[in-house]
Amino acid sequence: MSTPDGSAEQGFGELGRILVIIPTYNEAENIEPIVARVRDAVPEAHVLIADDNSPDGTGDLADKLAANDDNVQVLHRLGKEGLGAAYIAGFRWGLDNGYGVLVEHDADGSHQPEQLPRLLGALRDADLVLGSRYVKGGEVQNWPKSREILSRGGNIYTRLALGIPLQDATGGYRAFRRETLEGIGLDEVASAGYCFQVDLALRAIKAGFKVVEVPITFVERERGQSKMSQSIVIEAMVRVGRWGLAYRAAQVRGLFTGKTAANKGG
Ligand SMILES: Nc1nc2c(ncn2[C@@H]2O[C@H](COP(=O)(O)OP(=O)(O)OP(=O)(O)O)[C@@H](O)[C@H]2O)c(=O)[nH]1
Ligand SMILES: [Mg+2]
Repeated sequence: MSTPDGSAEQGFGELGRILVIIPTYNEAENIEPIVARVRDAVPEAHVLIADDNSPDGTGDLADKLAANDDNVQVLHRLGKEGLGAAYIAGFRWGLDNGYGVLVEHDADGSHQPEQLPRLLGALRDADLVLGSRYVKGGEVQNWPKSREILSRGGNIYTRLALGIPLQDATGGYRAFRRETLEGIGLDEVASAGYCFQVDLALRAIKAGFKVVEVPITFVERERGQSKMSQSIVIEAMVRVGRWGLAYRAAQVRGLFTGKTAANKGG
């Protein structure tokens, strides 16, 4: 019998092989515990660490983990290119290697591996599952008020600008079916920071995939340094604003042609 989060039902075999992609930049203090927790939480899942040549030696630690566990692999990249680029490289690697599910998972302890069964359980009946801080049951721990206002405000702005029904479009704990990634045009995804997440969710919705949100507990990182920057926030606001204008323009055109923006097929 399955529990509401799907965790008691051992095995997600029907979804295909699972790859948890963990992008890292200077996460030496975090990488070992997070990989151990992922492997414990869902033993059948494989892990791909996508490291951007971290100066603190995260890549070497990752190699050691991979040497001791056949289900852990490392993708060494040449230098820091941003979270989005690391994920795209990880997705490509996973698709090329035949995985059926590709998961986004931060290294810094903000995402709880113990909640991964909940995401995977929901993926049985969806094409993309978003771990959500802002649906019922979701929460954020240890954030300063200013950070929460930025995140909540960013999500309200995104919802209004794009007209999409998501409570948490900027979060980064997600599970994709491979068909979803194959169907959204990964080659055209250019965004680096938060709007990378918005970009993927918007593409999935526009392409007609079923996107659902499940509650997660997001915990502020305890160790290591944040890579969030002002330029990432500004990039997100400008891009989402631009997508929103395009979306609204399509709606207005639809008034004259009888097609709605969402009804792209005509
Ligand atoms: N490979 C790679 N990983 C990155 C890069 N930037 C961030 N990451 C990783 O992406 C994950 C999320 O980055 P964070 O620095 O936690 O960014 P955030 O979650 O938006 O911000 P905070 O939680 O406030 O620190 C972490 O595992 C980082 O190590 C990058 O340029 N390349
Ligand atoms: Mg973080």
